[in-house]
Amino acid sequence: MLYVTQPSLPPFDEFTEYLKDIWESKWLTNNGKYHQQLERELATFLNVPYISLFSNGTLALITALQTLRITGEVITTPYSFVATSHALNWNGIKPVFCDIESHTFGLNPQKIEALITPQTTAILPVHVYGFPCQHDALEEIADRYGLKLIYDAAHAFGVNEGNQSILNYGDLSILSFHATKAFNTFEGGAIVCHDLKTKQRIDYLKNFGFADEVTVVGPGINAKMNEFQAALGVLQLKYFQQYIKNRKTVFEVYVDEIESISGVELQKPDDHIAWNYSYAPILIDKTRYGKTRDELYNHLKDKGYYARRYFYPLISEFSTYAGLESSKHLPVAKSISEQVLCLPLYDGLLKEQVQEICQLIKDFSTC
Ligand code: T4K
Repeated sequence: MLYVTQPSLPPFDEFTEYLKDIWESKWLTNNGKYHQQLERELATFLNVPYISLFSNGTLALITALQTLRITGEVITTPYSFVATSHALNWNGIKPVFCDIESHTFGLNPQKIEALITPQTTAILPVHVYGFPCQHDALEEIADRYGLKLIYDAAHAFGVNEGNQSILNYGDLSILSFHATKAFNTFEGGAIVCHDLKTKQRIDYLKNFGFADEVTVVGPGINAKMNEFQAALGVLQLKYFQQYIKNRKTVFEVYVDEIESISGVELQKPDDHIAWNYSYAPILIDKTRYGKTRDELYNHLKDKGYYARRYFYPLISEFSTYAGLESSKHLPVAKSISEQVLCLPLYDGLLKEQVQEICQLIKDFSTC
């Protein structure tokens, strides 16, 4: 089986040097030297003012909401991985689902205002596939209504718009460094923020709330990244540009091959975005293609290619959220979630394999 992704990993021998060092130092976690080094190097590499590392992206998001003391209702997207809404749920916050745009797959700013109530405290958009949301419009609404803006940027490591990292938009952004992401530390995550005081609060909260040995500033959690994850991150960073270059090469084969298939459209961000090539989503128009998305998904799986329907079902369709009033009418998100299929894309995928996947897609249309 060939999967939708495969983790990028550096040469094993290079990682063993780090392992040996950690072993000998006997410093395994709690703000160790690799943790500190990775925070410094990531802030520089990503061009962001402050970054705090986490054991995974979900805990980063849960803690981001705690950091800004978000309560009540938060307007968010149904078109994401379920962790986005679960992080609200774990904080006792009600998600209010807003429909998305068909171009960016992000929240549709024009549909947000109708959902704002006196209980609304924040907006939680997602840069799906690393495609930037309509951040200017979102910020304008957040400012006008006095709402916080927290981006789930789990997919957006290294994505820039002009000279600007998209992680600098909003009050906070969270990242995921899960094995399936463009940059991985096995599991991992981070919060990006704008000032030192906020970073300090985040760092207290991810370490049980401890400000020092005898002071607990709030009900913190244990969400720290350990030294093994951080050391891998330091090493991964040296190879990241090469990983992205390789992913781009693979993606361009898809661009060439899919162009000629009627009813199949490969999705990518606008040309001015320096993207991380983290996903290869296609949309299937069943009338023109002649088969449904699910028929194609099953066909590829039968042939040994395990593409994934990110994101189907919508979060709003899972039983935890289906009863919410805002889950009822999300036509654009619904339509896209029924058309989308993310094709295999990773550093190391061969041109011939991509061509074979595309040939299967072409042939299936007419059979
Ligand atoms: N917000 C958003 C928008 C997210 O997409 C995510 C995570 C989060 C928040 C939360 O961040 P984390 O707490 O995870 O840091 C995967 C990932 O587990 C998940 O991290 C990710 N989003 C989501 C979009 O995809 P699954 O259930 O599809 O993963 P899984 O295990 O089926 O992996 C997909 C394929 O990757 C496998 O078929 C094979 C390959 N694979 C996977 C792993 C774990 C490997 O080759 N090696 C591996 O180690 O959720």
